[in-house]
Amino acid sequence: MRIDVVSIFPEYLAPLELSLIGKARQDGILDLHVHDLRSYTTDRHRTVDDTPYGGGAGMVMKPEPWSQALTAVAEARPGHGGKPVLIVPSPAGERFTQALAHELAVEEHLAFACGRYEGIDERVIEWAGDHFDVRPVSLGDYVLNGGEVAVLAMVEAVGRLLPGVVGNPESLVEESHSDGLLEYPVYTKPAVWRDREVPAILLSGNHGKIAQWRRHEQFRRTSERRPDLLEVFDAGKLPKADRLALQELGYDIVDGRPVRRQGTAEPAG
Ligand code: JB8
Repeated sequence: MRIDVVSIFPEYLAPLELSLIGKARQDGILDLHVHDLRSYTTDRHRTVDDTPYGGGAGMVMKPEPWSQALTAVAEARPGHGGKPVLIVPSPAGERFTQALAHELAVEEHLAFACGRYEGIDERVIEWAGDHFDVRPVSLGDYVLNGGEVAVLAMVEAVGRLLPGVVGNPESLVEESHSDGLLEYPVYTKPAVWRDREVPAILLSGNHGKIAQWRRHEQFRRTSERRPDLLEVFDAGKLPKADRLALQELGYDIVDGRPVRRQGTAEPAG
């Protein structure tokens, strides 16, 4: 996969040299290019921003440096596939999810446009559609100072899904969000640490019981921390043990969805 990132702070992307993603680059799985937007300016002061039409606070990124940079990126596309995907981090974008990470992981070419200030002139986003499949994307409902930190998160989430990046592919299937539930708690040695014991079931050697306990913990945690996930969880054809776990946590299954039983509040953590 080729990834191009355009930013006025290319040094912000330095962490992509490290760890799994850095290794993927060394191994030739990921061909990552970071571009300085200012190198596509033509004026003496390398200007990338200007005042907003209509007034208001802050500055807006000028269109021409972006069109020059993105044209160069589009022309660098590998192979003869379709349009590359252009991700534009924005608080006004669709949410970045594990499902979107999986969608992006099968693309041949991704590009990321990191805005700063109040964002990029909207005409760039429209025009870029001639060359890219454009996706404004938000990490979550909070505001960053620019797109760079969001790109670090998205490149890591996508990069680790590429074949050969994560050593054991099993660690990809059994993790948080892959089945719509939060992950169960994990423990390692020592068995007693500062008077706190590892749950006895995990030392029992009974792998059926352990699997059942872990599943129950997934439901308990999801109910407590992310009830929004349980509301959309497909409980239509769950095994008996899973239905029982949900029952114990105060849920009935109605039309294939867990629904909190009348008069049951969220149990305290
Ligand atoms: C200027 O919070 B964010 C985000 C914030 C931004 C820009 C891009 C993304 C550009 N502020 O996802």
